[in-house]
Amino acid sequence: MSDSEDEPTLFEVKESHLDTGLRGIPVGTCRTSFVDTIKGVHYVGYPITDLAEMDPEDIIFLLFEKRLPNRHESQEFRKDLAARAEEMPAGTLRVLESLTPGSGHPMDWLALGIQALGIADTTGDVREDGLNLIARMPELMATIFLLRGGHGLPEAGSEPRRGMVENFVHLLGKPGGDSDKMIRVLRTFLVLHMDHGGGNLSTFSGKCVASGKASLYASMSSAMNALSGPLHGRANQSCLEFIQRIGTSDPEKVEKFVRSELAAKRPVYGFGHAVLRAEDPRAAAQIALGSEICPDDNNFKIVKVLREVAPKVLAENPKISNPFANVDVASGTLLHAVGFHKPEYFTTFFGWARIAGISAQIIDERRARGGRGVPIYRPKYIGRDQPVQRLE
Ligand code: CMX
Repeated sequence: MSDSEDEPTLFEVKESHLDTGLRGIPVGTCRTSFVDTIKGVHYVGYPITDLAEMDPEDIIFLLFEKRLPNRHESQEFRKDLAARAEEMPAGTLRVLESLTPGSGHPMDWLALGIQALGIADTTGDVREDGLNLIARMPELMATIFLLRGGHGLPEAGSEPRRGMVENFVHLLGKPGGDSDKMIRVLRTFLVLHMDHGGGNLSTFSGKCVASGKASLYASMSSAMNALSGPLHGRANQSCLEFIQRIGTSDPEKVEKFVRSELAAKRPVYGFGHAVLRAEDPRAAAQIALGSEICPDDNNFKIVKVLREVAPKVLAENPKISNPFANVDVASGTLLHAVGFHKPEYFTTFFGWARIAGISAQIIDERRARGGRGVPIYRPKYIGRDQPVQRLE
């Protein structure tokens, strides 16, 4: 009997698994997080709802070190991130100044900004590069918001010692809205979105590119492009637009709207999932936060009705594996309620958060096989409908 015959069979690939976007096919291991189909994502074993109110910096430490920091480690880690942020390569973000305000999608600016940071300062050590990028994200994000909005470079000097989210809000200047609530919502948003197992499209894309020994910045820029798709990260933008189109929290009218969207073959945004088979606990966490900070917001009232009505309608279609609310059902509504009124920017917050999880996973993959790293990704595609031909 050969060694491979001793190994447990995790999965038997059948014809029906082909051309399904690798749905459910095991391809590797992940040390940062796993997704339970019912209980949702766990970071290094901790259920996400237990972490939702914690400092984003502590969760980054958790994903990198696979344990929560003690108080001293937490302070030192924040100091380290602040020092890295202060060493922002001079002039890097001027690349973004050459773009026309309002042009393209903010996710295009984010991917480009990350690539520009990499051109200025790639060390080649993925851990160093990951931490540098994480530390410099608040300034990159604020620069994108201000330049793309036609407001020029940030006028306020960067103050990374405030904390990542706090510095971002400070750099925006006077964004309009309650900055304490803005900070509260963004901190939770970042924590909830940092990681989601290894197989989601953006993480998988980032790791694929990194497996060819591309730089952390090039890998992350690719991951951001993957995240920008409307069925993936951009769904949080679409979800708020969807809720705004509903425009009423009358349950009967909401149900009618959901039915008409399905009849028109359009997605009911904020519902369904490729892996989860219950309501995403991250949706519940954000709805709980909304009940605290914006209970009277019109969009939020619609979200609460939609959360009850949509699953009943979606469940009528047996093809839909999960009729329940996903993470995007309320995230855009909360961002809007605290003053971020342009939905096209929402996916950049998702990208900002995901940089932590994807970096941590790339580092883990580079350390695999005694430091040789996971081999270059190379799944197999089976040739079809292309018999061998000869030129006449
Ligand atoms: N509205 C309308 N149709 C839906 C649906 C929804 N909310 N959820 C699933 N379906 C449809 C699918 O499009 C698919 O149709 P086809 O067979 O015609 O392709 C069918 O039901 C079966 O889909 P599934 O196996 O249940 O789910 P998938 O893994 O194919 O798709 C997802 C998952 C998220 C893309 C899908 O549920 C969807 O489009 N939801 C709306 C968009 C959205 O909210 N995206 C955010 C995802 C959040 C996250 O990834 O965390």
